[in-house]
Amino acid sequence: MSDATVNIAGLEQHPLDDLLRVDRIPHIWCPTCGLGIVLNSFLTAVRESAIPRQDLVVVSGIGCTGRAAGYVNLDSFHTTHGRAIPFAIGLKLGNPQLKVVIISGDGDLVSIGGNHLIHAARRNMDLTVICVNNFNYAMTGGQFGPTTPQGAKLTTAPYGSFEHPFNIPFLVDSCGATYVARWTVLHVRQMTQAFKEALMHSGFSFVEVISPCPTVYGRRNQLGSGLEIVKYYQEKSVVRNDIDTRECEITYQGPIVVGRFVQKQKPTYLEMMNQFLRTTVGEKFVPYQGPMEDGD
Ligand SMILES: Cc1ncc(C[n+]2csc(CCOP(=O)(O)OP(=O)(O)O)c2C)c(N)n1
Ligand code: SF4
Repeated sequence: MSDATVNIAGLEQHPLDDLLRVDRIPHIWCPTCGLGIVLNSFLTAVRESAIPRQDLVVVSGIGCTGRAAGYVNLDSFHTTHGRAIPFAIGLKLGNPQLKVVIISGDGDLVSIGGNHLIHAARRNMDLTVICVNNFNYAMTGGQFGPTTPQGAKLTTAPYGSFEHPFNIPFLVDSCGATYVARWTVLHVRQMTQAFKEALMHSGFSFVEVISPCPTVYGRRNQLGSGLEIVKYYQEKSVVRNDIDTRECEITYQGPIVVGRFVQKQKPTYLEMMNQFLRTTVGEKFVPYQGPMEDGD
C-alpha cells in the first residue's frame, strides 16, 4: 500500500487505484454528486478496452466535471474553459495514433465551447466526448445555461428559466457525429458499455451522461439528495435505442429518453484529408503518421 492510498471503511485499495491519481484524493466533488460514478464507469471502460494506456489521453475544460482530468492516472490535460475540444484536436493532429477523450461539463462543451463542439462533429474528428450534463454551471454557484430545462430555478433564474434548452444528442447528430448515446448515472452498465463503444469507435463519438448535482441544481429546485435524484432517473428513464434524436428533448422533471441513438461509419477528418491530398498532390504526398521515433 502506497502512502497515498486512502483507507475508507477498511478498504486498503480501490479496484481502480492503478488508474487513479490517488495522491489527489480526497477529491473535491460533493457527497452524492454523480461525477464519481461517471469517473468509475469511464475507468472501468478503459480497463476493459484494448487501448494501450500510453495511447490514451484525457482532456477536460473547466468546471466540476473538468476536474476529472486531474484524477485519472493517464496522460491528461486540464485546459481553459470551453477549449477542451480544440486542445484535443491539436493533440490528435499532432499524433494521430492517440485516442483522445474529452470529459467535460455541459456548460463547458455546449455553451462557451459550443462552436468547437459543432465543428468537431461536422468534421467527424476522431475524438470521444463525454459530456456530463447536470443542467447548470455547478462550479460557479449554479447559473442557468443552455441545457437548463424550462422552469428549473437557478441563481440567475430565480423564477425559473424560460429559454429553450438544447437537446444535445440532436445537436451533435445534426452536425455529423457518428456515435451518439445518452445514459444517466443510474445506468452504470449501459454507460460503461457506451464508453467502451465510443472508445473503440472511429470518428466523432459523443456520450451525454445525465448526472445529479444535489448541491446546486438539486438544492435550488428542492429535489433532495443525489439518491433521490437518482430515484427520479429510475422512475422517469425510458430506453429507446436508435430513436430519432429530435425526439429526446429533456423537460423539467419529465421523462428522460436514454439509449444509443446513432452508430454509423463515415470517413474521419484525417481519412478525408489524406484521401484528398493523395488525389490532388499525388505520389509526392506522404501522410503524417505521428511523431518519429529515434532512428526513423
Ligand atoms: C473564460 C472563463 N469564463 C468563465 C469562467 C468561470 N467558470 C468556471 S467553471 C464554469 C462553468 C462550468 O460549467 P459546466 O461545464 O456545466 O461544469 P459543472 O461545474 O457543472 O460540472 C464557469 C463559467 C472561466 N473559468 N473561464
Ligand atoms: S457542485 Fe454539483 S456538480 Fe459540483 S461537485 Fe457538487 S454536486 Fe457535483
